[in-house]
Amino acid sequence: MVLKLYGVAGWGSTNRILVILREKGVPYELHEVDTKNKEHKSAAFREKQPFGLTPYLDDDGFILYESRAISYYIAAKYANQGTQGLIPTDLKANALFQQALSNELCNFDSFARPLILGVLYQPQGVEVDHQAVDKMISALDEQLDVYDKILSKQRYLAGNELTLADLFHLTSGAVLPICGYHGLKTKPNVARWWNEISSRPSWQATK
Ligand SMILES: N[C@@H](CCC(=O)N[C@@H](CS)C(=O)NCC(=O)O)C(=O)O
Repeated sequence: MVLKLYGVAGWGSTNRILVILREKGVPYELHEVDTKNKEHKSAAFREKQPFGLTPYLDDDGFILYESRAISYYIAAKYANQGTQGLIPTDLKANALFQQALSNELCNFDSFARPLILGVLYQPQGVEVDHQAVDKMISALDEQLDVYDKILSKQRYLAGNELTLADLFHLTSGAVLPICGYHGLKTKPNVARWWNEISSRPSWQATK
């Protein structure tokens, strides 16, 4: 049974999974959720994704939501095909991978996301709060200074091998320039890392 992904092509959380499907060369069907008509807020949708957000995965009746968990499931299920090593198995390498996953979620995305929401997803008629945006940019920039130090010592976030943790940055990272943040291109080690991961064919085909 081919994997069925219920999401919206072009939206960050769906794109995060599409990158991993492409890295692993896994066939899938993308079922576009009719968000314009609030399908994702319906009771039937919430049976699958109780928070009423896209996406979710249906693997022959096995339902999973949260894009990072779905990506992990796909990379683990298809460990032997496509890009290798996205989930390190050695005890210490895996611990460093878990650390990098937490970095992405707690030290990157929880700073990037409010900025993206504040600039790109303002409700109609609500002005962008430029002072708040400047503060968010400067808070994110401090986080990426730390990334620059980490990446001065190793090629990727979990060590010298590419993992899911690196690829999880792509969706939010790609829209930061539109929000007025350019640190992914200006900090030398971050830029080297960002240029490498964002030029991967999986992302070029997804973005
Ligand atoms: N943490 C969730 C976030 C899901 C999420 O925020 N989805 C957004 C699209 S990227 C959505 O469905 N937004 C519609 C809404 O808020 O009504 C995940 O990674 O899957």
